[in-house]
Amino acid sequence: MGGNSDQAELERQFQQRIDDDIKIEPKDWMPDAYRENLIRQISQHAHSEVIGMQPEGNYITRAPSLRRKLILLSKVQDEAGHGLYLYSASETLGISRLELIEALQSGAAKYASIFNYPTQTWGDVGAIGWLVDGAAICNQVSLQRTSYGPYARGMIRICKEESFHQRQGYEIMLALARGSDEQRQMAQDSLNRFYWPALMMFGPHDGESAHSAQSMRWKIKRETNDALRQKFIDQTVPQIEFLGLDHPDRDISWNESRGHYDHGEIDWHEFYSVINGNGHCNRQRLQHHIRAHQEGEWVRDALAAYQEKQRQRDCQDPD
Ligand code: BYC
Repeated sequence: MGGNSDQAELERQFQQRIDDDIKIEPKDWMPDAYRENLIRQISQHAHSEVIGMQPEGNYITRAPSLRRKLILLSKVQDEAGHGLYLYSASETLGISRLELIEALQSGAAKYASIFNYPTQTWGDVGAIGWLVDGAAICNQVSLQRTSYGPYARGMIRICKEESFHQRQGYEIMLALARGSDEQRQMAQDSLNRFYWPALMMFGPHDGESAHSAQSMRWKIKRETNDALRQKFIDQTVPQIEFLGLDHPDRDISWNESRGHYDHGEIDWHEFYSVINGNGHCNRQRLQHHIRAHQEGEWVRDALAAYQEKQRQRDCQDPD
């Protein structure tokens, strides 16, 4: 009885801290479900950054100039860094890197649906930077205010780098849109193929979202999936106009009374099919990750052997 009321009091105090906008830090008491939900979201976010290197990495050897190659290389390296910050933030919650990687490779943990679409042309690299990083920023700006301290602080740095990524993508699209007829067509095709999958990055409608209500109460999420998606739709319309391209959504229209654009419906069948493992590249992405991880085994072994040697030396010589 006493145990139950102690637990209820801890939960009340915890919610009070959240309501007062005080960050939760790794050593603070937290409900198990808060910890699990955070591990799920942060680690899936980390997996997305790491798997997200593959579609663009595919174009490093095929970038159209040395300048483009250098920029793309450094963008892809940034994504690896984002993955590392986020894995570290997950580890502060008491889970190991190995467990996280196993969950990704077994399919138990998800990563962003968008990275299961192939990059077919250089225009796709532009569309990913512009739309995919653009959608990611929309979400991540709000996550800078998330209730868990290490996640919020990681997001601040990530957002700075993502806004640079978004601009490099838009600049590629601008160059193509102002180029030859073929280049213009390439930009339009990439926009057509990546627009709808970018909208899917925000997740299911609020009414269908399993985690949103609780995550909003705990301020893990600060805005709902639909609210963020609408923000992204609104900001993208003038960007498409400036490029002089056709909007892929035939139903897009300004709604004066709502102060937002009305839009067409996402193909949810496609979304669920992709997140359940049946997109174009799901198998390829995971196989590639597993192969790269296996190839890196000697580095992990060498590190463990070195640490063991250091430990033995410290035991022999405590001073
Ligand atoms: N793809 O209850 P819901 C980047 C899953 S990468 C796959 O609404 P939640 C970048 C969801 O996980 C940016 N799965 O979930 C990198 C859940 O399944 P589980 C990645 C999705 O968590 C390289 C189920 O559907 N950003 O920046 O409340 C190059 C029900 O959904 C997706 C983040 O990860 C999806 N699109 O809301 C370029 C941001 N949507 O876990 C760029 C952090 C939903 O129960 N994450 N699902 O098996 C979030 O903000 C939230 O987790 C989401 C989903 C908005 C994504």
